[in-house]
Amino acid sequence: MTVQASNYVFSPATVQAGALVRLVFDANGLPGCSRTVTLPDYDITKTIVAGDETIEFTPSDAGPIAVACSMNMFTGTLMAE
Ligand SMILES: [Cu+2]
Repeated sequence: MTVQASNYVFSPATVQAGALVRLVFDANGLPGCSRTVTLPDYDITKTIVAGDETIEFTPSDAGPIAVACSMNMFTGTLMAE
């Protein structure tokens, strides 16, 4: 996961519904409030810090998964299929 302009960019951007997903961040590459990452559909909010830079969750359904900072300034989408 990297931040480009005000977007979270995932590579790969497609994940498998029903399988554990681990998002790996780089705390040094997260400007300002983009460090606090939310997945509203999954009730996840996590502030990424050095040494604790992953978020794990299991997508329940196929479809887009919204990712945003806590103030919705940085946004991104993962696609589950
Ligand atoms: Cu923000």
